[in-house]
Amino acid sequence: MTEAMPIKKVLIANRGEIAVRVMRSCREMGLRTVAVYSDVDRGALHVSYADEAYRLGPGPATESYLRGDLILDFARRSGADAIHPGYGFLSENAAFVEACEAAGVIFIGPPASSMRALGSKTKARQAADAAQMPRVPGSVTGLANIDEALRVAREIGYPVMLKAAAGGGGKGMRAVATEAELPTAYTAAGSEAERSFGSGEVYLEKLIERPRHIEVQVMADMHGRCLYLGERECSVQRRHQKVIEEAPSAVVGEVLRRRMGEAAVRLALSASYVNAGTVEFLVDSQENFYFLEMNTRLQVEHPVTELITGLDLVQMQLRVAMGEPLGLCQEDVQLRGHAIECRIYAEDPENNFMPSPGRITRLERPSGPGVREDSGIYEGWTVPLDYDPMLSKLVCYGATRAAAIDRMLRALDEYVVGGIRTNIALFRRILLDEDFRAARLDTGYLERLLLVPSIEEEDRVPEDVVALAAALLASTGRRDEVRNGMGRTDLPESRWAATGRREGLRA
Ligand code: MV4
Repeated sequence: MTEAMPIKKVLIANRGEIAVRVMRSCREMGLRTVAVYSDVDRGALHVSYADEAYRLGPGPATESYLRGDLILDFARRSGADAIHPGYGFLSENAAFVEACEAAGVIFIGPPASSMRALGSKTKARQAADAAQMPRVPGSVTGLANIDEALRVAREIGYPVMLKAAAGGGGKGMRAVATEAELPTAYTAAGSEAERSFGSGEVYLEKLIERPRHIEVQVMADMHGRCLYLGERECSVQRRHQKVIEEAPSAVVGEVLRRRMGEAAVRLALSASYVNAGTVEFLVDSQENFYFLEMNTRLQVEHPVTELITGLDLVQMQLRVAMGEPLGLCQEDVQLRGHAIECRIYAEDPENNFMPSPGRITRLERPSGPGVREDSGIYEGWTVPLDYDPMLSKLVCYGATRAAAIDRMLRALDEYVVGGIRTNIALFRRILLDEDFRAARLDTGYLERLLLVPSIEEEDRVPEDVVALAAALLASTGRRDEVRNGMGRTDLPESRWAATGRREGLRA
């Protein structure tokens, strides 16, 4: 490398799989890496992967990964010239971006001003109008009182949706079917918003029925160029938590892709956006798309975009943050093949998705052609209960959607995580589901699938029956034959045998 690089050392203000993911690109680019960690993460993978590491404090995020002051202090002391925030934690905190700017440390993300312009949903809707971006009909400012709410709702027509301007993840959100329900819902949404976000500002949108959730990845440099990098289909989610993402979306053709992509780019440019961002849309059954919000960070599901574009988004983020112009133009962005991501969680789908942290006693990772596993775990690691229990992201690539699905089923069969419960079996169920395979998806898809008892649930023997059988067999000296193996992934059973059974299901 001959040219001077303004970034030589990067502090990664995050943990787990995303911290490791960011460090991998840093290492390929010859950049030094600095990790930070909480007490429960002392033995975490991101700590051993980094060139150096600093302790932040106790486990709770408010005492560790959210301590922007400590993190900036470690950046100065270690000589890091830049901070990568990953996702979550400080990644969308405009005040932290300003603190970085004041301290002369490069924040690898958008400027604070863009973050603020897009952070409030009402402000983002005004930005969408300025960028001539289609958005859901409704108000673009907070509602002053119930009379205004009633007037706007009558204008756009029921059903409507009340949303918190500061909201996210469905909090402060209320679907309202008729005028009679609006007053109660208005009060409830306002106080929930006030409690959750410290701002009671709510606004109204027309309710879009059975929408798909599709988002467009953008990347903007400091020289006024912004590219769209295709879309991701994110409709398979539960309680506003994404479960499976894929790229491209099976319902987005070339024309719709260009219209959504160009609209996303107009929005980013109008907000003077720089670095990686994601524009979220609802898409209805008639292929109308509506702007929802913009996420001003690198997202969990970025790998599916990387696999179909052949680009390294983290490397692009780092280059953009150094002031380099994007080295390609829109025509150079070619989508090829299909990618699917499964978010592997330490949780029990058979027990209301209860988090299942604990020690990983056995780990066999999937690999082979077209398989990528972005992971923050290793055999012997204890998954802490202080954070989101995502263990890894399993991402598979194939020439077609069907090939990517088959490859994912194969990779899931290879995946063995012992000692804790995981949601691996749930993915098998989704990937074998007829509607999923036909890409008949909307944001209600998974919740509908979960209403139907799984084969495992139907076969489950009640606990008291198991106890009775155990007692009986114990008295005859045949204890080994009792097994209530439901949802256990740590049983010494051959996965090849399991594959054979699944073949039967698939045929
Ligand atoms: C909507 C909607 C239908 N109509 N807005 C949920 C979280 C938030 N970020 C936006 N959300 C929705 N907004 C209108 N006008 C349906 C949802 C929605 C949803 C959106 C994306 C992904 C999953 C979802 C699950 C349920 C509801």
